[in-house]
Amino acid sequence: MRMVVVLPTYNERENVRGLLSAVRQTVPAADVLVIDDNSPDGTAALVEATAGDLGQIKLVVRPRKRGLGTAYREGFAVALDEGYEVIVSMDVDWSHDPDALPDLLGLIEEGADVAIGSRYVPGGATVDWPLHRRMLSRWGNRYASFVLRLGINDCTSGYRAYRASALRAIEPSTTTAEGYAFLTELVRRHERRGHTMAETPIVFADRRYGTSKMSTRIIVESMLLVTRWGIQDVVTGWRRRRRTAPSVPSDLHR
Ligand SMILES: Nc1nc2c(ncn2[C@@H]2O[C@H](COP(=O)(O)OP(=O)(O)O)[C@@H](O)[C@H]2O)c(=O)[nH]1
Ligand SMILES: [Mg+2]
Repeated sequence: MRMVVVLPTYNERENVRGLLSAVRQTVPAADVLVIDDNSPDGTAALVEATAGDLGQIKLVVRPRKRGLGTAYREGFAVALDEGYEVIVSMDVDWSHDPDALPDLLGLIEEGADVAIGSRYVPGGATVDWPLHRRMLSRWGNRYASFVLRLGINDCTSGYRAYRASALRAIEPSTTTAEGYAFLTELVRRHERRGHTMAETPIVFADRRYGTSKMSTRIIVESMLLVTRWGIQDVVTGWRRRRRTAPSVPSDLHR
């Protein structure tokens, strides 16, 4: 299967070279697509140099920082356009262990439309993150899967593999979230389409070098969007039930 690993980068100078090599070593057949937001630390130049050494690496540089969700949106559009059959997403800061790539790809080979590296299934874990970050992620996920009735334990994990046909069907380019809510938005769309999603445990480590780009604005965006989608689901379900409710037999009116 023709596959591509999509990697969003913003100031990942210390991480990017090593991660690109590790990905190449683990899945030599996979091409790589890096979406960099003109990182001030010169990440893009390093990617270009590494591409010269390793080959099969393509770089898209956008003019300014626009958020993880929009970077994936752009990367997926390019990947779908280029006709890849499997599209992988992962972070560049070593939080996502490249050694787990074969597990994700194995699930796709076994028939899953989407394979999710999950911190919240048996065997999965988050190590090193401070307590407040772990709680935010854990409860944020509980909230999202409860409100949106998603049968997925880790809706905000960015470590995934998608069958391209399934990803194309949910039209990622029409999603709206700027930050990691984008990931929940995709799970919700796949679920509605009845796509097969499978989770495999991952141990999520804190980034090796550099600083997190997570911001309060992005957390608030995620909570507001999940709440809004939840309300939309309730209203839609209510309208549908009203439309399809059996009409009252006329003799009951008398
Ligand atoms: N292109 C791009 N990549 C981003 C942006 N924000 C985060 N990333 C990348 O997305 C991945 C996860 O971001 P990170 O800051 O580690 O988020 P955290 O793991 O939730 O703290 C890393 O590879 C980042 O370089 C952004 O605005 N644009
Ligand atoms: Mg990170």
